[in-house]
Amino acid sequence: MKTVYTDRHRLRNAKTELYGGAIVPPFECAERLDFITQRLKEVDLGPIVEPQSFGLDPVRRIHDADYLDFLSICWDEWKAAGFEGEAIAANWPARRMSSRRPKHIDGLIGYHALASETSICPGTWEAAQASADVALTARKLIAEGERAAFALCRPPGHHATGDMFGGYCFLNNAAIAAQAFLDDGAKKVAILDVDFHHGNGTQDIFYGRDDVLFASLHGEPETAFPYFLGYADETGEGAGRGFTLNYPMPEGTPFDKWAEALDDALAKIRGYQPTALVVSLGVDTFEEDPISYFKLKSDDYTTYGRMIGKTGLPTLFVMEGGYAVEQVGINTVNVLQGFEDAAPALN
Ligand code: SP5
Ligand code: ZN
Repeated sequence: MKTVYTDRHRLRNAKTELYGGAIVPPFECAERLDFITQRLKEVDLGPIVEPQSFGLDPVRRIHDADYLDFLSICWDEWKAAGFEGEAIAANWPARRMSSRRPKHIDGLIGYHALASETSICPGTWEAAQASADVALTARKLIAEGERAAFALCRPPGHHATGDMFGGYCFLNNAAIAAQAFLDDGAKKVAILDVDFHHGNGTQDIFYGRDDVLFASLHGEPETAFPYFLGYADETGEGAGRGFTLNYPMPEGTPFDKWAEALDDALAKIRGYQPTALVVSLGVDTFEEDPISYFKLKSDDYTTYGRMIGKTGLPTLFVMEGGYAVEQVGINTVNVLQGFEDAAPALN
């Protein structure tokens, strides 16, 4: 399987994350991808290729113009406002307040933020665009006949909504790629989100639509970020009713329980008969992940890669989270190797 990757992810090199009231070095760091590319080379999974540039048109299919404008000016305005730290939201349009869009960057950033842990630093906008290009390039490989491709995206995307960043995400790479499949003639696309965290952004983007089936396995919202979405009774609205599937699971969930949920999700995805499957691939389900609470072991990633491979669907893997930095490479590549075991490349 080919991997699409660019060093441009390093343009985002944030120094700060707000975590438990302390400012810490971000869990979502460039080193994560160094371990993944190193592992891809060790096992010789396939060629690693550079992305091409698709510009903002495919991004605008998912994200609002004023949100993209905010991302493009955020750092410069933050600096111009005289703030000393990285740009971080501290004010929100909370319940019973106005939802009008402020002008000052300190208000504007809260308008477009869904959480405050994620800082915006110089280069964030450029890295986010490069990450979307990685997903779009890998998608194009599949459109051109590859059975599967790996979009090694950073920053990740699944928490980003049409108009909000957070959870380390700015542009929703998986959603942008799914929409590109549809714009390229596909009638139906399924998105399977196996990151530990609920893919609130992806769910929100497609909640009212029946041309994208969204299925997510994640820590239950009562106890896990993003806290305010991902309950089992969220199943879609209007035309989208029945096309969102949530599998929230409690602290300590071991692989056998998690795999039962995956089996159910995969059966529903097969029944949907999509043209392509997009997998939001986060490996923060790992037992040693520092911010998550599922109990998957490294071999389990191979097992579930095989389960996904058996669907026989053209599959685009899009990198999301995973913060046990040294094992992120092994666990991620185990999924891809398991997939290839069950579904050898066509060419
Ligand atoms: C893409 C992705 O995986 N984003 C995750 C964003 C999580 N941000 C909030 C983390 C808060 C973790 N609190 C857990 C306490 C565990 N002791
Ligand atoms: Zn995650």
